[in-house]
Amino acid sequence: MRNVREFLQQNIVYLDGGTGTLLQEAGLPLGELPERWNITHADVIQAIHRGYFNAGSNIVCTNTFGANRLKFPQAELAEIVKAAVENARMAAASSCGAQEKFVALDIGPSGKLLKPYGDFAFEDAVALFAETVKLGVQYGVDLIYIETMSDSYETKAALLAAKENCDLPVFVSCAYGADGKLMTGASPAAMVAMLEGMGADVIGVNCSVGPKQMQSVVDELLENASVPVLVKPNAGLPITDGGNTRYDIDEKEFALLVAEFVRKGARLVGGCCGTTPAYIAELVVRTKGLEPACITKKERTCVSSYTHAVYFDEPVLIGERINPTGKKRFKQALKEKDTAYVLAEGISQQEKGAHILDVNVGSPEIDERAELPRYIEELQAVINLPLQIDTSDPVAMERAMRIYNGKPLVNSVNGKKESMDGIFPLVKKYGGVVIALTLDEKGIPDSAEERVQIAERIVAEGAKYGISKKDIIVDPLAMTISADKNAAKVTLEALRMLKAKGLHTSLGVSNVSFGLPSRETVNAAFFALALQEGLSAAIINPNSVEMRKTYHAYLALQGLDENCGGYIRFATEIIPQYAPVESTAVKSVSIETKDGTPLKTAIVKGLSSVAAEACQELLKTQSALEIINGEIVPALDEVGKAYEEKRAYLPQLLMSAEGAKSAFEKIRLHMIASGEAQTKKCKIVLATVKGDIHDIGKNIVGTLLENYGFDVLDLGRDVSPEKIVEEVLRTGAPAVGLSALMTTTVPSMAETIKLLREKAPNVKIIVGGAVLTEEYAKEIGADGYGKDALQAVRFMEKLYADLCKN
Ligand code: THG
Repeated sequence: MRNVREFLQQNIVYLDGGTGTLLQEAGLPLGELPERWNITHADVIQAIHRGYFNAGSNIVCTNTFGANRLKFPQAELAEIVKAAVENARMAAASSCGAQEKFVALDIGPSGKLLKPYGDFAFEDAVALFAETVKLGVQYGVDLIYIETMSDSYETKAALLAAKENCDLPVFVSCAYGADGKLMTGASPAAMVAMLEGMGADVIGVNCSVGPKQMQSVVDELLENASVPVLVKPNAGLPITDGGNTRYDIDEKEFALLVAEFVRKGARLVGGCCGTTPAYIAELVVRTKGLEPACITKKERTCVSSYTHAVYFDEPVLIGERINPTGKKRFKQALKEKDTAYVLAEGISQQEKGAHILDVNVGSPEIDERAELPRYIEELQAVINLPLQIDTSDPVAMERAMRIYNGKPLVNSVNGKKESMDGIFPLVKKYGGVVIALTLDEKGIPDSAEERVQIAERIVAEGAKYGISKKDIIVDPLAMTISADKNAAKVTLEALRMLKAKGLHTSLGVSNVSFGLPSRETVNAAFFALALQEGLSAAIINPNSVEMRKTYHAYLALQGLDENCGGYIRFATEIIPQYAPVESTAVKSVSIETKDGTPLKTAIVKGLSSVAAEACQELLKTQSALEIINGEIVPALDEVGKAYEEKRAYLPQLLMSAEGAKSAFEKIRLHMIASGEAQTKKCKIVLATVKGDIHDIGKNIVGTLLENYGFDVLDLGRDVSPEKIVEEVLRTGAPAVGLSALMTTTVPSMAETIKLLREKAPNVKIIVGGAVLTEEYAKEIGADGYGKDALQAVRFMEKLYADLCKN
């Protein structure tokens, strides 16, 4: 048998379908973990795998979606993975169908939300996935298939675990929602940037929706990926008939739609929920004879955050302000671990239009190896811009790159052997775009030619590590003209030469004016000259109006600004308020905005400690109720509205909830101290239904409801209908919220509602979960459907208002 990588190069590869669906049909009882069936019902599992192989699948995934240490003790986990691999191998050996057959170790999400939104630490997630990977490798799988991931951070943890524990090919497939984004906000392009950087062999999309709803995600993956793209849609959207869930697209329609993806360039195809072997067989028929599309290297340079990719096609602004050099107040903040100060510096640069933020916390008295990763974590929790990790310490660099949620910019490598030996392996392992400073053991050359030579040496050395030229941005070093009158000229000349060689460039533009008065005057002129020479990335102070004027005018002058729209917006909004003296240094980094008080702003921006302080301050002059109704709830509403309108994503919602929580905590303490009783709105009983152990959604709903003042009784996950009824009767709660993530557990939700209707006919029931639809919610008799956590809040607010009326 050929190896998977080779096979991938030349063929359209067929994957399997919805193994979970078949397990249900085979009678997997509610609440039983499907992975146990590898041992207890090996014949059933083998028959399912065999069905797919017979249908023409080249790759079948082991029945190990939830096989991890959160769900199984170590010894049982090992047994399960062993049996699962054996089952797939036996099926391969005893089936006809495709000639080339491979077994993939299936790895699904942990079911937990990672910090800072949830409570699962990134490194714990890496360790969790690593255990399963090692077992898969031990029992001889051909490749690792990470699938149905809905959080970029958890996806990174899983891929890192795979890469660190084997040399097998790793396929990574995510579940994008109907909005084309991951639950935590990532676009397909952002995922491609990160995953390709880390060396994923295949990148794809599976589950959540059917092929019709997947179009834009597939297009975006194909447009950006330089590796083969995988597509595994559901058999359409779920519908119910008589308590059973099925999907709304038949074999033929499915196969025709997926064949269209193959024509566009998808190279690995199969199905997810609802796709039986008949779907795969039909797919094979409908795609036979199609030429596998060429996989082209996309040479676009980009970095990413947890939400989006930033491309270097047009000049990119990198904010320089998170850097202690020359800033006493910043150094003091670092020393005092005044995180809020550093975050505020980040937020203000984002608001001023920075595309990327440089993060440098190196200062004597600072333990950079601990503090750099900590600040990266803090910043990426509240700011969605890609970060440029700036340190000369490779240990601090590695720690920061490891926990970074995306593809970072790395500042920097240089022509010294020690630097290249230290940095290139990190760029290779974690992915990233690296800035290459044109200096070496002999220092910074005086001439442009010599700087370009160093750049070429660095690019050649990078190539030895497999780092492509597009992932190296050359910085020919801006030096102050106050020390050398030709300094700027040489740098500009080097820019021109580098550009001619097809290299991207960056500069610390502000360096050029060190030691001069009115530095911004010089900086802005130099910036314009550098842009003219093709500068790709400018490290500047985004708070400087002069610099932004130059940037917007340049884009307009170069025909890069349609109808001068960007320039006009900037000029009319910013320049009238322009006060040149004040603009040089931001006097204060207060995050107060035009229309928001400090508390409201802190909650909106998800700054927890700032929110607590601001609330404490307000409590001196306002009542708790005034603060809640005038500040906290409006702030949550604002973020909630942004979320509904897709201007904000789940992480922002959750960080705001954290901010509100810390404010509530202050209010609670204040009320206890002053003897005021705390009145809650009405009670709601929450539970993830029997058979389902995914509680992310329910936890989010719980947190949000609590923040809105509801009295939440959370019964946890895998809760029986009887237990839910018992708690409703005991507490007299007027409302119940039920959650189910998997199609397999939706019937259990219907059962719970039936029992509630019998025993507690007056209770109002709201349901939610990934596979539910509004229609379905109605069918099973719920009073409300929460498309997301905020809708659950709206439902409860209305219920509470009704209760108050009566
Ligand atoms: N190339 C690359 N990275 C870099 C540089 C570069 N990083 C650091 C620097 N150069 C770019 N960043 C800055 C940050 C601050 C200033 C200049 C460049 C600066 N600071 C004022 C000072 O030192 O006086 C502080 C003024 C204040 O208090 O606000 O000028 O070239 N790859």
